Amino acid sequence: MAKGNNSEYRKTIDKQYKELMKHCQLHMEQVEKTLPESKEDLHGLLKERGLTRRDFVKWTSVMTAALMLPPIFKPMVAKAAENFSRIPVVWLHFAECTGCSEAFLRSSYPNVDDILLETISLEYHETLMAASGYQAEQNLEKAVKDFAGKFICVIEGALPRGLDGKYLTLGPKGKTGIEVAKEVASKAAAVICIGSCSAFGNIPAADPNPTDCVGIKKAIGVSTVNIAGCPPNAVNFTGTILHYLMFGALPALDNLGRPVWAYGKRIHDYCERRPHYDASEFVEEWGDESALKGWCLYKMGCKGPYTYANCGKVRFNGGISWPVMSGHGCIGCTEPDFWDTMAPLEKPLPDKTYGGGEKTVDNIGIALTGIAAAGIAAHAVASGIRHKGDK
Ligand code: FSX
Ligand code: SF4
Ligand code: F3S
Repeated sequence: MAKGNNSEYRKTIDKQYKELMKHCQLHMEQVEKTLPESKEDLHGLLKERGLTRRDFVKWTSVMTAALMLPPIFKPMVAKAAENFSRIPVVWLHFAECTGCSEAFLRSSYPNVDDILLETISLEYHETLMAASGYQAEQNLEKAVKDFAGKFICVIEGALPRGLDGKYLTLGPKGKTGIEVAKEVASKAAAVICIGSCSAFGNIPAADPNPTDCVGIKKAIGVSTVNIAGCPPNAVNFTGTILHYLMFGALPALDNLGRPVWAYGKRIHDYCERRPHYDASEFVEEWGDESALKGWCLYKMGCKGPYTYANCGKVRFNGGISWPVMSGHGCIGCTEPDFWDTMAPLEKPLPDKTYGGGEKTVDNIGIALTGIAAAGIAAHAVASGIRHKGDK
């Protein structure tokens, strides 16, 4: 349908959204009947933390828009949030700094996303659970058996392949991380990688990578939803789970496994300093006059033009700020191997142009991921829940 014929185009889109809505309603009715009982009362918890009904309604509007859905979906987003604690989750840790869990759990001013994460039904999480040793191993085996095919496997951290995987062993039986990941992922409804380490290898895989660390997809050959970032934004995780609850399917992914709704545009496209970039107004030195004026940080090493993520749109810490706003610039933490490929972090990449070189920078951005889809295409409901591996 040519976009030129506006009213026809609008009608087609409206029809598609209505069909999507119908699918969503039917799916949610089914979900209500099949998922385990809710362990938490979301509204009670929100009240306890000082959040009002109005805050919740405001949050549903923001989340609906962030998920690239029209406002008619707001009640569905609210319902999915109320069911959030009913999805069983097994959360595995491999080679990483636990910064992802910490970032999600240590919020000083919790917003709805943080509270949703608190309600999540964690059947196994090494940092949070009280059990250890044999008991922990038994808990994991029990959760995988009891919720086979229904639980979401969340993975934090990369997997070392060196020494047959023995750089990372877990539990009293001394299983390698690779063995545990394969066992758990094979029984999960979906595998979500939290953070750039499990998504792409990241810091544990940085040059010279002595343990031969890689991301989960590469290590065990399953398809993963990659919530990239070091650490990632909680919104991108909660939004992906809400999408799964609403449609029974994972959202559409880019060619790096990242949800298009969250990683479909560049940092540079959402950036409030962008007019300064276009006017060739750059910070030349930390703390100089132009830094005080909030000019563009490209010359100080900002990798926003090469980095796909919604940080400038959803921000961190309840929407308070994000790296570029705080005056540092983006280091490209949602891109594969950013530690190596975005270096030097404090300088522009040597082979890229800036200030009037926008066309070049844009072309590089497009070439990096080849993303084309947006809007309704961000909801891959037809693709089914499971995304089979590399086969
Ligand atoms: Fe990696 Fe997350 Fe960076 Fe750290 O677990 S994405 S190093 S914030 O902790 O894995
Ligand atoms: Fe913003 Fe960085 Fe792009 Fe400048 S280079 S406009 S600071 S994202
Ligand atoms: Fe990471 Fe850049 Fe966002 S460093 S947190 S992708 S602004």
